[in-house]
Amino acid sequence: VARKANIQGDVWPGLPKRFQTFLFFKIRKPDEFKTRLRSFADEHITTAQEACDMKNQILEAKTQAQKHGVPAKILALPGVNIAFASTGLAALGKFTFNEAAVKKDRNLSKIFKKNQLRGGLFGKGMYDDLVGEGWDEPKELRSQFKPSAGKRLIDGVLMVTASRAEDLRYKVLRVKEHFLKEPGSDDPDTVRYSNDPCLEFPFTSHGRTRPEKGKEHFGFEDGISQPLIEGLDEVTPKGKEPKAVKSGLIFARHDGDDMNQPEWAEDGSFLVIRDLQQLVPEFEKWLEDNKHNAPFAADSDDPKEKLAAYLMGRWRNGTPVDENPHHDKDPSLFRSNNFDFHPVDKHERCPFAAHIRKMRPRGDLNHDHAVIIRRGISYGDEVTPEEKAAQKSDDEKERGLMFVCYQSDIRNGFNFLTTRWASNHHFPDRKANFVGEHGPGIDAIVGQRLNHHPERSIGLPDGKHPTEARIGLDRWVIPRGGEYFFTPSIKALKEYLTG
Ligand code: N7H
Repeated sequence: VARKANIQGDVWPGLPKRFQTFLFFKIRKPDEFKTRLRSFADEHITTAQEACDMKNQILEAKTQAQKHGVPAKILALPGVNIAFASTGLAALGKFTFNEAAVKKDRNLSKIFKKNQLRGGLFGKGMYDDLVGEGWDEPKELRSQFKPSAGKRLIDGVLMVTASRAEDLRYKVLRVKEHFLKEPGSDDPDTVRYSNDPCLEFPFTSHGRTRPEKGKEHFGFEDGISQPLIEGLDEVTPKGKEPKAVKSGLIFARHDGDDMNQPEWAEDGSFLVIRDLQQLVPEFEKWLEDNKHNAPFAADSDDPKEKLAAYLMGRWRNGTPVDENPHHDKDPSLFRSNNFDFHPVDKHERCPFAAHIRKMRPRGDLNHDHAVIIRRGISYGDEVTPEEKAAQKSDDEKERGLMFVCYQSDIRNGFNFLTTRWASNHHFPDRKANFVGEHGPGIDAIVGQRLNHHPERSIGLPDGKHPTEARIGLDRWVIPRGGEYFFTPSIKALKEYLTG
């Protein structure tokens, strides 16, 4: 099968999305579900090829509109993808929980059954992994992401995306009907739902892009930097942009994936979904309160914005701090990726622990070994004038990021980035001489703390190399839980998994 016709489109090149519904499901009747899934794959799943075609049409519409000086009418078709948690694969008879394998994790080909998907963290699920290790706080997690009586509640997720809310609603209905309707009730106008369906949807989440287009809730431009994938992305990186990575960092059984996955997993990818609540008024208040405490920020034309830029590694409009630590007024830099943090023994421009430097260290490492593709979407309400005035989030108003990412190995992707880099004061390492005993500091956006860890803080440049300034941080991103999934290829959906 041609790769692009076999890969699900959200993994690569990404489904165009202004709106997204996450239909978390539980399998009730595996055999019937398999039958329905087989036809679903053909009728509904959006492949990489289809997503590429949609993206090209959007580009073409934009070009034409620009040429004729009219606003572009861009309407991407809805997209649909599906992924399974290990409990879902188990319900289909394709996964066996194996304590020994889970404890030791990965590559235990002798312990894993033939055809069993490798990856201990996938087997465990996010709750056992991150609560088990002390990172996530059970009382902060949403109930659907917590096991009930020892049982995980989510077997898989159907993700539906669209440009318009009404298209999304229509598509979500069709997707649900496919699995819930009575046999033979095929006309959408008179559809009858089964009393004993093969699937149930215990929980649904909704994402939508913000009115301020391209910006996430803290006000930063998002969706700028993604790894280029060898053999798929045709763009040639310019200047100091990161080189393309082996497709095996994202896809199972591609060159660069050493997980030794079974044949059926080829062209699939592990998916992480994580609900990250954002405390926006609190973030703004902290910036306001601390803008005069950080060297360089204090002297800048806009101390608050400079401090925000230091935490992220990009100004809110996307300008990389490494390319311009002084201001964000040069439009040619707004979405630039042309930087590599050199000279890497200093952090005079971009703090070592800035979010984007922690998450993609570029020149700080001499190879890319932990790389993810991000496909998240914001959720929740805009900040109200009352919340702004009170500088505090209302308990009833929640907002955040449905963080979504893909990788060929969760331990080496999402988990590694979160626990070994974001939450580790000493990464990037070998910078100790320059930033004192506390190391570069924690990732202000997604760094988490175990009980024995130092308080949250970040090292900032202060112009008196090799000393540093240090500033204590609050916590503005609350992990509310999530799950680990596998997004299979189209072929696996039609053959192995439904066989
Ligand atoms: Fe981050 N943000 O919107 O403020 N992230 N992130 N992230 N992040 C990035 O380059 C953000 C989170 C990565 O290649 C940007 O597209 C927020 C997790 C990676 O240069 C912005 C949250 C993980 C990159 C944000 C959040 C990552 C990246 C810059 C949580 C991984 C690319 C825009 C609420 C475990 C780095 C861009 C590169 C960039 C934000 C979470 C990873 C603005 C708000 C959990 C790999």
